Amino acid sequence: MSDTTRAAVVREPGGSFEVIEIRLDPPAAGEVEVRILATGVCHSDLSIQQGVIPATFPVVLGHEAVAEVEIVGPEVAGLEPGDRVVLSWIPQCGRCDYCRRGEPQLCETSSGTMLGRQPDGSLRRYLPDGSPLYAMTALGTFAERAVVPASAAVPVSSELPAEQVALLGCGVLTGVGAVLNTAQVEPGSAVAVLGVGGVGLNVVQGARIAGASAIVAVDLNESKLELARHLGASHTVRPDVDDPRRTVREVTGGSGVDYAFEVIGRPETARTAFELIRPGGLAVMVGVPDVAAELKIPLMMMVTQERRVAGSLYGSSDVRRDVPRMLDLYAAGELDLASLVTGTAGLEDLDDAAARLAGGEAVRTVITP
Ligand code: PAD
Ligand code: ZN
Ligand code: ZN
Repeated sequence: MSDTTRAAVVREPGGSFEVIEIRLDPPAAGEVEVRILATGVCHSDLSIQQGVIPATFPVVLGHEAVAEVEIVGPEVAGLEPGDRVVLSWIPQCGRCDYCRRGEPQLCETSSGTMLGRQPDGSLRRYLPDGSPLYAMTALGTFAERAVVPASAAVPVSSELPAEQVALLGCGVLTGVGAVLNTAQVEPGSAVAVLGVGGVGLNVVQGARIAGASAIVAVDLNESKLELARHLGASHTVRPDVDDPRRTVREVTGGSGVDYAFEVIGRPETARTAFELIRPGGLAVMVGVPDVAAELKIPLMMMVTQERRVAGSLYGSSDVRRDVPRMLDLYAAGELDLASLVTGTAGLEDLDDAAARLAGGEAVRTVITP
């Protein structure tokens, strides 16, 4: 028997957020029902809403959240009603080949959940008329309540400020993880970060935590660059005013950075990341481009200079290892979450919040449903 809950529904690509009562089925085996406490608006939400990242509609977006467990479904161990959990947008089943070989960010269950279904391929949400409703990454956190895979619920202390801890769910794990897990930046490295929004700023603080000696932040938006300096960038460049290649040459004595991170999702800036690294350096692609985008790079430079390119999904995170690790860094004062929260709002304000993200005014607007 299904219950109802308030949720923000986007009916088609380009559609606005419509807050309605939806039908929500109870948790099946291996699932829990949670009450969403706080959920950030990430650029990936915007990209799905705008039809840049493919998804199934109508959909409840939202994938960066902290929640409280209300109902524990069958065959779930280790979670109780009342537990506070950070939600992972990749369920990390623990049983597939990827999970077993230590690459849980590539968990096989995500092929279905990325398209809005539960890991078993079924749905828990319906429009009032009973027609299917999909949930971004099986989370759909722009709602008062959600039914999610238990493997996506990572317990955290309930004493931490929900608006800040919500950001662990995507921006922090993705950004800091790209540095610590994907690239494994060594102390003393020179790093460039292209795009310092909610995710890129976490790449900047990840690079500081890793002990990078130079961190060059590149963004069109002056206020983002200011925040990047606050979080650890040693140099900042506006590419519409100055050429980041020139700054990087100056900073590195002509050779290029050891690591460049693209955190925008555009082929042009992905190419710039490749151009900014030194021979033997690594360009890490974090931004999610439109599905048809291709990267064109000089193959000769790749071979003869051993320049490397890697993709980074969810900061190559193992959420059960990395959420506690991020909380330790937060407790030690090394990870700044407060500076990333540039506003709070309700479900009804999602259109505004999306516009503030698209317009560059917001880093993270956190929704408290
Ligand atoms: P955001 O909108 O907060 O930040 C993007 C930043 O890029 C903004 O500060 C812009 O000013 C800046 N920018 C835009 N165009 C340019 C340009 N041409 N040159 C320089 N700067 C520019 O987004 P976000 O930080 O939430 O997300 C960034 C990307 O990361 C986006 O593509 C998102 O979908 C992706 C993402 N990837 C993963 C992953 O697992 N790989 C996870 C989460 C988000
Ligand atoms: Zn995200
Ligand atoms: Zn798995």
